[in-house]
Amino acid sequence: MSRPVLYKLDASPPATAVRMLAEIIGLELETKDLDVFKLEHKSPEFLKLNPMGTIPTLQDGDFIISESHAIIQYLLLKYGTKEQQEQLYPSDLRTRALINQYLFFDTGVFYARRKNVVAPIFFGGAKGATEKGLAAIDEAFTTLEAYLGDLHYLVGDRLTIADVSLGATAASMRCIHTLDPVKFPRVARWLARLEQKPFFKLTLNAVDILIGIVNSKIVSN
Ligand SMILES: N[C@@H](CCC(=O)N[C@@H](CS)C(=O)NCC(=O)O)C(=O)O
Repeated sequence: MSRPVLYKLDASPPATAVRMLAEIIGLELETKDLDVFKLEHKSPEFLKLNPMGTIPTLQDGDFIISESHAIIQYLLLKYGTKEQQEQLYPSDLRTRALINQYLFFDTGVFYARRKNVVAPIFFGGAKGATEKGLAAIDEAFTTLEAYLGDLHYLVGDRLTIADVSLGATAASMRCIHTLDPVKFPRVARWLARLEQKPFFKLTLNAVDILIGIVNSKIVSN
């Protein structure tokens, strides 16, 4: 059976979240890199797969799906063991509802605010983040700080797909935003905990690449 194909970019936090999930469940993905600076993600061929032209996008046989959170759930529920599914996306109604709450927060607020700041630097000639953009990111971190409370992970003492996705977004903020550990001690501790996990190396690598791209764009824009 052929492996699922992930269209990705090494610097992409949502694509990295998918790759981390695959690593956690021991699933081998075939990957295809897109050059966003050549607008390969907006080519007619790619738009046939994903009309939004976003990364990541997954092709599993004749099934195509985009949006990292949907991809993560699909891969876990199709390829994960029952134990992995129960640990990473528990079937308990309230736990699953809370995980979904965090995933929607990531899509609609947390990652969206990061993209609002980074996309103009990548593609719009901006020379850096705006004060307004950084304030919006700080506000999202304030929400995350409250969500975490005194928990080790977002929904308790065990890692779930919420930590995988939001961890990738949170770490990726480093390319334009410095997290203040005094203002956000719970987020800082949670990120430090995630950084101990072998799978999180993928995110740390993505962040290094992202920092390199953002810095060179800031100079050349
Ligand atoms: N909510 C989406 C966000 C995907 C996204 O915006 N990816 C970026 C790369 S990190 C992208 O494709 N940007 C190009 C564009 O939006 O045109 C997800 O979680 O997959």
